[in-house]
Amino acid sequence: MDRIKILFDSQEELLSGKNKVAQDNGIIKRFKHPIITTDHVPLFWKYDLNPESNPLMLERQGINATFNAGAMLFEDKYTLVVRLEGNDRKSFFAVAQSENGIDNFRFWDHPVNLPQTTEPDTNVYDMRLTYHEDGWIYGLFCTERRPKDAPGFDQSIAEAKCGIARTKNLIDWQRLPDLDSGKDQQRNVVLHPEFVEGKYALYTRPQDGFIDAGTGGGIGWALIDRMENPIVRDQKVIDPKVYHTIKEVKNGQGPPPLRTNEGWLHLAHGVRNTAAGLRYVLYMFMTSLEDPSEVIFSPGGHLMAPQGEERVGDVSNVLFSNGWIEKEGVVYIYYASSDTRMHVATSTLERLIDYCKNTPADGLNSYASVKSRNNLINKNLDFMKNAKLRK
Ligand code: M1P
Repeated sequence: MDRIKILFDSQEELLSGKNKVAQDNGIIKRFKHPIITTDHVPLFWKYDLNPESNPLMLERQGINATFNAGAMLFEDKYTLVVRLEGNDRKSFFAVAQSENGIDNFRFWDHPVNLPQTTEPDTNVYDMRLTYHEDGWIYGLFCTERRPKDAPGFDQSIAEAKCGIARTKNLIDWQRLPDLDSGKDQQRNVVLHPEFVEGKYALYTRPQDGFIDAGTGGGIGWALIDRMENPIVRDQKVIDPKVYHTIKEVKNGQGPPPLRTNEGWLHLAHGVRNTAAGLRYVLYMFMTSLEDPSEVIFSPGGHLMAPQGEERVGDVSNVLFSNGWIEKEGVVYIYYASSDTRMHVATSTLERLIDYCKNTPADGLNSYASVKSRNNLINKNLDFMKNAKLRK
């Protein structure tokens, strides 16, 4: 019983610990402590706590990672649907909630019991939660399966599609058919929260292969008639991948966009290649209120890149976000580092709009970057002279 008490006490200390701001660049405040790690997972999901059947108190079913969480305010609590990965490499979803959005996240007693389609999922992950104006909460996620005709010699061949489920209470989920987008594989599909032209609107990320986006091009946009029979008939790329930028290899919409008076705020991830492997960063753009498929502001470069301990994990050098929450103008950005743990950063609608409107767009070459930086420097030199900040 001593070991059980130690386990429970030390977990309680972690769960009730306070978070604090560690960094503030005016755009976002990054918090010091990860908000959800494998140590936050209930002990009764991992251990058989009965000393008779587990006299040595061994962990029976380990959890390898807690990351890529969808987010929403639910019953006024900051609510995440976290991707957990067991030691067996299977991902699943579980709800965790906090009163203040920055610490004390606690999991509900059971993971999400996700119904299957006629073709069982091998692996499910990265749920985007959309509270749609039709009254349902939709969870769009990646479902991965092995194609029936995959050759036995290559056990890594897989196919990614967008799975769809909906709920009113985050407990009982109704599974809908997977998104049919023809021959494309799909990851990072996100449901827009409002009807557009009377239809459901999706941000897509068509890809030729399981890992490579290939000719997929970037973040796509598609209107579909019904969620019960979700068929993409037409898809256009609205935010392309671009040579020598932070989204050269691929990109993907993060959470559903946030409505503001000046347009929709988008958070996305951009991927480039390096000698050390792929590097995932978070970036933003804004689309028009009248036409959410029209990009109106596209600040150059990343909003957030992996830093310090965030840089290391199961898949190192990755920041990924598929959940954010806005409450009374404050924005809580939930992001995962290196496919391992969850963090939070905060901002405000005002600051994020200012960031999107006033950060220079990527000039696409070094000469343009220097020109743009010189504009800032010269403006500041004038200001500093007038304000007598420098002699
Ligand atoms: O490993 C980094 C991320 O890779 C994938 O994202 P994308 O399809 O954009 O490359 C996903 O598997 C994601 O879960 C993962 O975090």
